[in-house]
Formats: sequence, C-alpha cells, structure tokens
Amino acid sequence: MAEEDDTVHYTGAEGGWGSVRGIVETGLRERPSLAALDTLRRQNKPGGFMCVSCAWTKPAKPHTFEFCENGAKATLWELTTRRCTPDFFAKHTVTELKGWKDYDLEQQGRLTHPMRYDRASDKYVPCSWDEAFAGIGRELRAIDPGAAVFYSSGRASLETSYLYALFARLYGHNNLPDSSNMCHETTSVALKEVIGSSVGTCVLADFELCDAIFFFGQNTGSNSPRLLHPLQEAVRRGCRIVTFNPVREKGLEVFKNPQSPLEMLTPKETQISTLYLQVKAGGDIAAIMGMIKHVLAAEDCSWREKRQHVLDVDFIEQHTTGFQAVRAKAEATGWDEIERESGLARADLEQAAQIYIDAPRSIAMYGMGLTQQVHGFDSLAMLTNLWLMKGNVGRDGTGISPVRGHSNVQGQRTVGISEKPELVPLDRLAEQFGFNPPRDKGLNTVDACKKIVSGEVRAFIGLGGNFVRAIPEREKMEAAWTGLRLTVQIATKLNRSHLINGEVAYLLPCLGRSEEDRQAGGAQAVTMEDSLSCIHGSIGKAKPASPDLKSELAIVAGIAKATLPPNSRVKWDDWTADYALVRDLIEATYPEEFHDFNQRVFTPGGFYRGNSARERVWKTDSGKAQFTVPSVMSSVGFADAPGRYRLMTLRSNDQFNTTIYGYSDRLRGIEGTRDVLLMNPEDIAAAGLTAGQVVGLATDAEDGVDRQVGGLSVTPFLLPRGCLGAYYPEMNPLVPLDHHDEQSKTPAAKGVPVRIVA
Ligand SMILES: Nc1nc2c(c(=O)[nH]1)N[C@H]1C(S)=C(S)[C@@H](COP(=O)(O)OP(=O)(O)OC[C@H]3O[C@@H](n4cnc5c(=O)[nH]c(N)nc54)[C@H](O)[C@@H]3O)O[C@H]1N2
Ligand SMILES: Nc1nc2c(c(=O)[nH]1)N[C@H]1C(S)=C(S)[C@@H](COP(=O)(O)OP(=O)(O)OC[C@H]3O[C@@H](n4cnc5c(=O)[nH]c(N)nc54)[C@H](O)[C@@H]3O)O[C@H]1N2
Ligand SMILES: [Mo]
Repeated sequence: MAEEDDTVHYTGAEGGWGSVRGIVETGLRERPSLAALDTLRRQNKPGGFMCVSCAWTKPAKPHTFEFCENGAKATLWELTTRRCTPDFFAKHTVTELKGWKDYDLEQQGRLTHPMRYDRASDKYVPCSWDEAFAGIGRELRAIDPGAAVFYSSGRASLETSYLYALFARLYGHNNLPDSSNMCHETTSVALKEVIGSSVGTCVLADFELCDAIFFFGQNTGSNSPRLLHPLQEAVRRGCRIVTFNPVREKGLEVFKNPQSPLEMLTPKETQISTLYLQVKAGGDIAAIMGMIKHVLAAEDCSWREKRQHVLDVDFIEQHTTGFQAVRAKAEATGWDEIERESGLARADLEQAAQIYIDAPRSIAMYGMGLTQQVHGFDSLAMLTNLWLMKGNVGRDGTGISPVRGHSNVQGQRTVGISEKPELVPLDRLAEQFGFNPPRDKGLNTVDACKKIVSGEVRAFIGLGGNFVRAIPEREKMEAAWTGLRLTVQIATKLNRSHLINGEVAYLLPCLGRSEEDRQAGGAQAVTMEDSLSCIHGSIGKAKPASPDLKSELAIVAGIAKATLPPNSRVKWDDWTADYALVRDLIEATYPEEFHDFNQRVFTPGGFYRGNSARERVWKTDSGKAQFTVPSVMSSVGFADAPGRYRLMTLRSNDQFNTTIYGYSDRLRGIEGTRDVLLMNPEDIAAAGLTAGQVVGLATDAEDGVDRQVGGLSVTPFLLPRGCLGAYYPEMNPLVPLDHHDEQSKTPAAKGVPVRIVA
C-alpha cells in the first residue's frame, strides 16, 4: 500500500535518538533518584536485576546498557521519588478518586503503607501488617475456599508464585487465573495440543542460525525492543524478515541502534522487514493457507522435475500426523477466498511463501495479533502446519517462538499457577506437604468474571496487576465488583482496581524487583523465566521506597499463615527468611526442570529448563506433531456486514499494559492524546466522516447489551480497509465477556465487531 500524505505516520527509525529522548523524558516525569540510574546500569546483567518490562531473554554477554527505552521507563517508573502515603488517602475519598484518570492515580507514586478500606469515611486508612493479615485470614476462613479467586499478573518471582499456588491449594481451590489468561493462554492450549509443549521451542542461538524470521501480530519496537538487537544482527548476516501486521509498526520496518554511537551519528539504519504484509485483522489463517498452497505447488513442481523436495518428507513421515487432510483442505481452498479473507494479493503471499521455501531454517514469532482472536487456536495451529511442512521445529535455527508479555508470566505457569489441575504435579505436592490438593478445575479469568457477576465468587486477591481495568466488559464488571465481600490488592502503585473495592478491602504495598529485599536470612535473590524458557536470578539493590514495605513473598506467606491451620511441613516463616529454601521446594516438585536450582541461579544468560518439542519428543495425544485442519478461514468469529468494522485494541509505545507512562505513541506518530480512532482514509471518506471529527464506537453484537465508548478523534492511518485501531485499556468496555478464543477463553481483543456512532 502506498503511503498517503494525509495519514499519520512516523518518519524516523525505531531505536535511535527518539528512544533516548523517550528515556530522558520519563526520567524527568518520574523524578528518579541517582540510585535509579545506577540500577539501570545493572539491569539484565548476571548478578544484577532482571527488567520488569518484557519477557524477552537476557543474553549471557549483555550490552553495556542491556535495556531499551521501555525497560528503562519501567525501572524509572518503579524507582520514582514520588510517594502515595496515608496523607494522600486521608485527603481523598475512594469515590472521589474513582473520578481521576488512571494516569493521575499512578502519578501519585509508590504506595508506602498497608491500608484498609473504611466504609464509614469511604477512605483507605493505614493499618498494621498484622492487622491486615489477621483480617484477611478471618475473612478467608469464613467463606468456602471455592468462592475465592487468587489472581496473578505475571511479574511476581518463581519463589512467590510457587508459594501463592501452594497457598491456594492448601486452602482448597485451583482458582488461579493469571494475566496469561488474557494473553498467551491461546499459546498454552494450542501449542500443547499440536506439538505437545505449551511454550515456544526456540533458544537464543537459533536466532544466530536462522535464514528467515516471520512475524505475525507482534509489535517488537514497543513491546520487546531488546529483541531488535538480535534481529538487526540477523538482518546484517542476510536473514530475511517477513512481517504480517495490519499496522505498519516502525520497529519491524527500520531500526537504529541506540547503543551504537556510529549509527546514532549517521543516518544509517537497518531495514528490518524484507516484506511487510498488511494482513486484515483476523486474516492470518487465510494468509497462511495461501502460503501453504504455494509451498505445496512448489513441492509438486519439484517432484515433476525430479528436483530436491521442498517439504521435509522424512520429518512429515516420522514425526507428524494429519498432513494429508491439511493438503486436501489447501487444495480445496480457492485463492479468491484466501485473498478476500486475508486482504492480501496472491502474488504477495506467494512471495512470502517463496522466502519460506528458500530459507533452510525459519523461525515463526507471534504475539497478541494471533492469540487475541476468537479463532486464535486455529491461527496457531495453521502456523504450526506451515512450520511442520519443512521440519522447522526441533532443529537448530528453526522453531516457533511466541513472544510473551509480563517478565515472569511464563514462569508462573511453570511453577504451578494454573487453574488446570492436570498441568500441576498434585501428587508430588500431596507428598511434599502432607495434604489432599483439590482436583477440581479452577476458574480462569473469563470464568472468574462470570462468577463475580453471578455472586458465586466472594473474595478476590490480586498479586499485582490491574484486573478490573485489564478485563473485558468493563461496565458490568465494575458494577459486579463491589458485591464482593473481600478484595485484597498487592501492588506497588495505586490503580483503578484498588478503587473498585469489596465490602472488606486491603491495599498491600510491596517491594519492586529493583529494590533490596532483606529478610531474617539476609539479602534475598529471586528468579524468573523468560520467553525462551531460561531461568534467571535477580537481586534488587535500590533502597526500598518505604521502610514499611514487604516483599511479595512475605505478604503471600503472611496471608497464608493467618488463614491456614498449622502444618509441620509448611514453614511460612522459614521460607520468608530464606528464599533458597523455596527454591529447594520448587526443585523437589519439578526435579527435571529445576535440578540444582540454587547452584544454577546465576548462570550467565540463565539456565534452560528444556522443551520436549525442541527434542522432537511430541507429548501430544498421538505421540506425534499434529497437522490440523482449520475450522474457519477468518479468525474474528463474525461475518462482515455493512457498517461493521474489526476493532483492534492496541498498546502505545508509552504504556505498559494499563500503566500509561505518557501520551506519546512515538513510533506511530500519534502525540498528545490517546483518544483516537485509527482508520483507513478511504473508509473515512466512504463513511462520510472527516479527519479530526469526534465519534464513538458501539459494539456490534446482538446480545442486548449496549456497549459504547465516545470521544474518539477520527485519525487517518494506513490500515487495511474495514479495520480500526484504538487503545487498550480505554476500549475495554467494548469487548463482550463472551468474545474470546473458543478453546482457551483468551479475550478476543484484536477483533471486536464495532459500529461507528456519532
Ligand atoms: N512497553 C511495553 N512492553 C510490553 C507491554 C506494554 O504494554 N508496553 N505489554 C507486555 C505484555 S503483557 C504483552 S502480552 C506483550 C504484548 O506485545 P504484542 O504481542 O506485540 O501485543 P500488542 O501490542 O497488543 O499487539 C500486537 C500487534 O498485533 C497487531 N495485530 C492486531 N490484530 C492483528 C491480526 O489480526 N493479525 C496480525 N498478524 N496482527 C495483528 C497489532 O497491529 C500489533 O502490532 O508486550 C509486553 N511488553
Ligand atoms: N482490550 C485489551 N485488553 C487487554 C489486552 C489487550 O491487548 N487489549 N491485553 C491483555 C494482556 S496481554 C494482559 S497481560 C493484561 C494485563 O493485565 P494486568 O497484568 O492485570 O495489568 P498491568 O497493567 O500489567 O498491572 C499494572 C499494575 O501492577 C502493579 N504492579 C506493578 N509492578 C508490580 C510489582 O512488582 N508487584 C506487584 N505486586 N504489583 C505491581 C501496579 O500497581 C500497576 O498499576 O491485560 C489484558 N487486557
Ligand atoms: Mo500480556
């Protein structure tokens, strides 16, 4: 698509001076201490602390400053000198604070004291830690454990997460929804089914060997910028990059390395994508089908001409099942349907497929563009089909690599935070701690929301995060929330979820990962797992924001101890004093992945916990890798209709999920506002609208619920026709709770059916 002059776009490269300016500006807004700058120097280094921003891996040989613009923002955000003290809460009622913007709430800085909600004054008032733990324990003991939900938001360490999950099971439930339920749960379900592994198969060395990398629906420049370094290196040695994304994301077009002085001083920048295809939102299944058709045609041709196979026939024969059915489906699917559903031309798809054919080794990377769709499962299964055809799984330099979100979201699942009891070694836990773990399926995010609405859930504990802002169906959920008996939020900064409180509510402030965590046994280290399944140790050194903070682990242990009857095998105090003891417990529960855990904590580059699919051991029903015939050609799950658009809810370059750092989406050229509706110029004209006109969106669903968001300025933007873009979390009131991936229940936030309203 040709660039049109009246569309909003960015002309510089990702990285470069713009990213340095981004860091400095956040620094000024957050008023960091000098120690904060020292902390940045230690970020993502062995023996240092691991960034709280994205989950991209931390290399063994780090750059001098192994962080990116957004990682630095996340650290400076945590190490701000601003404080949200009991004085602040004394001045404002909760009802008043509900009227504030999310940005202004977090701008109050770090929470300093444990607080309890006081109904009479409608204010949070300070309380002691003992009082808080005793109060929460009393409430939890009074309800049926099945009526409690323990949420986690992907940041807490392996040690804390392990104990949190253990606490849930000792107490009596598997209701452990995780931010992953809104994010890569589609991955956990789909990859598990098709290759028998719920996580990606790549290691960092694969990026040094691959000949092509394909990106589907992942915005590297904003959400995992450190990945741009290996990408840039790959491009320089001739690796080809192909991107499928409705938005022309700058980071995948060009990159300028802020850590290379030469590149900063000269106009030199690396072109990242060889081919950039603006697929329609939800058009990936069709696009991949087109590529598969071309690969099959190329195979037929080389067979006729007695040339080398295009397919890896030995691999397909020995390692997979279902190939013929996928071949038959591809043959039966016409190019007209593929072009219509993907929004892409046959020639472009054939060009992408030819790059795939020509590359001896290819890696597939993807993000929310694939997972947050009604048929996200089918998209991932299709991607896997294409990757299996050339044996691009379980071979050096190849693989499927989902780019995870929160810095420890993958690890939390590894150590037991899961609502699915079959994924947890319950027998081993039973033996280790002498109890009968609950075997019933727990609640995921969508199911927890439903039972909060129906009143069956009575208590909610949030280990980090901003649940009420992150979930779909905001209006209904906020209203239902206040019907809860107990809400407990463990957090670093004030956010909206803390103000939508239950009858009894506590707000418990915790240490951030960059801060020193000193316990009875001395200074403590914690661990996390990155997107490539490497486990890293992390030691915070910064002075805690307040002397009254506790670590997340100490808070979880404190609540657990106050809730549960004594058990001689369950030693909350000892574990809090020395986290190495918790690592021993993790090792005992997961001996294969975590053997010699304490000895390996500070392995440079992390230690790899292994992946069966990488070894071509397929833990699937058939014992083989599974070709899967897609059930549909579009992943959005609704038909096109006049006036109906596909809304993608997007992250800007100046936010971390519900945390808004500022109003500059630098890489998309959108400045000073988030109240925009990104729209193709021809669609604007066809709808009789003009640029700058203020409109609203309404969900186009026939379930009798009126969902609207207003005040959006129509902004011409290079999107495929029929697709709209607007920001998350502002658009969450538009996402129906039942609009989610069919198998995993991940909310389908990248394909919401909407109408434009005046
Ligand atoms: N700075 C920063 N870093 C972050 C985060 C943050 O908010 N800020 N969040 C973290 C978290 S929790 C996560 S999960 C990750 C999220 O990182 P990503 O996976 O990159 O998620 P998004 O930014 O939501 O959107 C991904 C991309 O999908 C594209 N897209 C939308 N619909 C489709 C589609 O139908 N097909 C295709 N092919 N593409 C589509 C969008 O244009 C966008 O570029 O980032 C993590 N890192
Ligand atoms: N429409 C739409 N909805 C979405 C998405 C989308 O793309 N579109 N994305 C989804 C995705 S991928 C995700 S992961 C979820 C995110 O959902 P969450 O993980 O629940 O939300 P966050 O915004 O990451 O949480 C931010 C809050 O975490 C707290 N916090 C920060 N650091 C720490 C810490 O170290 N410890 C503790 N205890 N608390 C801390 C702070 O109080 C901060 O306000 O949102 C989902 N919702
Ligand atoms: Mo996420």
